[in-house]
Amino acid sequence: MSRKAPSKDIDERDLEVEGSAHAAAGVTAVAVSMKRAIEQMGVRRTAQTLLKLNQADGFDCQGCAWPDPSPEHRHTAEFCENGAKAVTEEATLRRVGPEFFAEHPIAELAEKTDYWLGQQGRITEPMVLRDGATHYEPISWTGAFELIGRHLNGLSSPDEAVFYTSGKTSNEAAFAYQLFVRAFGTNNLPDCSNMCHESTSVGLAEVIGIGKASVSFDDVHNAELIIIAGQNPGTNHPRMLTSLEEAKKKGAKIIAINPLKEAGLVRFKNPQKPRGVVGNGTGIADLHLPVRINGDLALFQALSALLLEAGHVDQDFIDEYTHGFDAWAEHLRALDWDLVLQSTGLTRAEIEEAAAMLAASKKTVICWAMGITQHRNGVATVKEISNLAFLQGNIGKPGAGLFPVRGHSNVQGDRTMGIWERPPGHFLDALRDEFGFEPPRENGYDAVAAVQAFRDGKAKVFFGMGGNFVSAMSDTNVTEDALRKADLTVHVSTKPNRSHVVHGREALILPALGRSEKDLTGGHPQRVTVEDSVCSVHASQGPLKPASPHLKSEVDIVCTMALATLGERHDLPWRAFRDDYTEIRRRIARVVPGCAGYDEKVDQPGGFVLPHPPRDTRTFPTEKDKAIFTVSPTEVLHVPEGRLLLQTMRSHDQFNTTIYGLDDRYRGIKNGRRVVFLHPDDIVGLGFEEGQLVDIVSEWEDGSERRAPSFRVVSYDTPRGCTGAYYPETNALVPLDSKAEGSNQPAFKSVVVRLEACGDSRASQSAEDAASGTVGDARGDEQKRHVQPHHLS
Ligand SMILES: Nc1nc2c(c(=O)[nH]1)N[C@H]1C(S)=C(S)[C@@H](COP(=O)(O)OP(=O)(O)OC[C@H]3O[C@@H](n4cnc5c(=O)[nH]c(N)nc54)[C@H](O)[C@@H]3O)O[C@H]1N2
Ligand SMILES: Nc1nc2c(c(=O)[nH]1)N[C@H]1C(S)=C(S)[C@@H](COP(=O)(O)OP(=O)(O)OC[C@H]3O[C@@H](n4cnc5c(=O)[nH]c(N)nc54)[C@H](O)[C@@H]3O)O[C@H]1N2
Ligand code: SF4
Ligand SMILES: [Mo]
Repeated sequence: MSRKAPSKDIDERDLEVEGSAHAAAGVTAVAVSMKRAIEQMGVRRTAQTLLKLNQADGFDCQGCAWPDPSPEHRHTAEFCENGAKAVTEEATLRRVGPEFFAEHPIAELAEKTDYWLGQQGRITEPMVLRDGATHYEPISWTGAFELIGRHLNGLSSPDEAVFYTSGKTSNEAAFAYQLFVRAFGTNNLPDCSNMCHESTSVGLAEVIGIGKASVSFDDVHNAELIIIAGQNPGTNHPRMLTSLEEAKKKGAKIIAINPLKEAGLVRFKNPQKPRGVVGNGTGIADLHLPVRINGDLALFQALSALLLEAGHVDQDFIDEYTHGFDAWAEHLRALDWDLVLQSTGLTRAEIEEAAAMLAASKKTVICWAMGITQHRNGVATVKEISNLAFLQGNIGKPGAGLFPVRGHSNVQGDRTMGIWERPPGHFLDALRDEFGFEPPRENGYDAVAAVQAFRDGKAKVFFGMGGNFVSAMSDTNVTEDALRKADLTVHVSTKPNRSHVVHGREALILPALGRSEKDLTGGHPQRVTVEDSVCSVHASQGPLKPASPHLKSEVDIVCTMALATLGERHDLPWRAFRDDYTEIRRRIARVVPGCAGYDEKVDQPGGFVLPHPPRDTRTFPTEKDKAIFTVSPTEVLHVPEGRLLLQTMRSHDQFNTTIYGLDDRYRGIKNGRRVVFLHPDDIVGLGFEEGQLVDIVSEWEDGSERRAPSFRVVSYDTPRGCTGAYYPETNALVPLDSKAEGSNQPAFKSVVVRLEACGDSRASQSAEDAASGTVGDARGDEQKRHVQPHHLS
């Protein structure tokens, strides 16, 4: 067992590139996850933990928000390779105590990657960074809460504080947290959803009246056709492959829309079945459309245009349940096919083949994730996907529907509980009626606006409930400089990350219990609840002894902070909440729509499903009380000569900014992360060579440039003109102002870039700077900027 953390950081000179794998999962997946688990947890703890993962009497996986089968259909091992990695990351026996922080000054930690920081282990005690200090030092919980209360109460307005949430926070903690923030007096509740499915939430709310998936878990298994657009389930939602395999067994067809031929979409070996382990696996996608990055809007318009032309429409559904059909149909009848072919990079025959599969299906589910939402036109594309579903009546009937697949395990639940910078009036009314105070009515800052507020001196205190805000956000240098201006930064965390070392004048790290751990807050076992991608809510209770006796649950942290800040102001039941989370669930039942009888319902094994009017009764609570067809202009994202469109994505060995390891097995990358994937003809066409070191330089509309230094060129099966690299190394390239229209979500997947060989005059300067941890941007050397550290060869 290796309880010792790696002392060495990433050395990109060790990078190896192999041919990419053809099938996902299978025996290698099992072996990889078990090896890591046993290394970091030992055999007994591994067994104890993994057997409780995703079981009705166990805990919810900390990984993604993929739903679980109903309790009677669960396996003993109801998890995937990446679920096991997520658990290992939390249940590791490695520890980061006060001696770690005494040994390593902030200046040194700021040179480390998120990989190195996270691999050090679980934080065991609250830590403080005093004004002007070089090291974090221990602080008592009481001292920490006093410090927070003092800062918050010293602000000239509650709107000078920002309260971020990542998507692992339980429903109980989220409900108490938003109550505290609103009682304190602000709606500044940005969350990771602002960077993730915000385009979905905004688009769907407009056209169907609710920003969530309209499918149940079983709908996936009963569909005749499943479209998977802009999603890499083999890595990011691995158990989805099991569902797809089951659907295929029943005769479903699958279309993958993705610039890359992702391993999980092409072939999948089910590790739970001998056939999966020994054979060639199931061919998942019947048709793969290698769309150009950002070509989806045009593609979905073209598919609808073809169906419309051939009369494959559900006229009864359109007549009875929709609004705006005629204007939309007219727009599509005049569709400019030259634009479609340019934008998608596909042939008309390929698009016709997909349209024929849609025509042949009476029940279609359309799934999507970040490949759709993280673009300037993300909201428009989500609405165009919805148009296609409406056209064939594929919503509100078994085996059909819209399926945005969520990221973090409880990101959807957090929003349901009120973590939202733009809360609807009825939610605030319910809070007022239940708790007897008037919540603020003005919208708060989302993630982008929060960075702007710190940059412009309008915000002073940053509180992060989980997550790693500075690494996850766009425009790393701008974001880091902005957060450094804060008076106080506080992070409720399980493991060290970059947001701890890019700090305000004073900073706190508050160590929280993880989901795999026993929560004995109030002196008795507590459980929490979560919601998955299909609106199913269920309980979660961890089996393990906490990583340290000093950890507090997120609920405890929120309630104690509320007492330290608000005192008895508003007379809110913080002590009762903390003593028994049932009290919180009783209030959720009275405030949150669809949650009546909450505590009793989550008692049932497997929990309950929240109401969803379009799914349940084809009722659409929109402005028109119907499903709304919307018209969006067909557009081609213009990429100047010699430039490429960059998408930033996840490797197989990371969970967002948490880097589990350095292999992206399915894409053939080992021991490194600074790679940039290019079509072989683009490599030649742009005058580069495979394996060459290049800087990636992004070019933004206002003439500004941003640089991420020294990436290896790797030839890859990606459309011409489209390139890809991993996040968060590339976040410095995404301008803060580059975001989706309507949702303000950073456009992480359409970045216009050029590559510069390291050794070009400017590039060599930047490489030297990079080696010393700083890089000058194109506006001049007076602006030395920090970059995520790495090694150069
Ligand atoms: N193991 C693991 N699991 C995770 C995560 C993780 O980091 N690791 N993160 C979690 C979170 S928070 C989220 S949001 C989800 C993310 O899940 P995904 O959305 O699958 O994540 P990405 O790696 O960003 O992959 C996006 C996919 O979209 C494709 N793509 C890029 N641009 C375009 C485009 O313009 N059009 C189309 N059609 N496709 C495009 C990429 O090739 C890639 O296959 O996963 C969750 N689960
Ligand atoms: N370029 C680019 N940027 C992106 C994306 C992209 O595709 N490309 N994707 C975006 C997306 S979809 C998302 S969701 C965001 C993710 O943004 P975040 O949610 O902010 O980031 P994570 O990396 O998931 O957060 C990891 C940290 O959470 C803490 N943590 C882990 N478990 C717990 C827990 O149980 N409790 C508490 N309190 N803390 C815990 C650990 O300290 C860990 O360091 O990034 C976004 N950024
Ligand atoms: S599919 Fe997602 S939720 Fe399920 S075990 Fe894997 S990582 Fe966890
Ligand atoms: Mo996400």
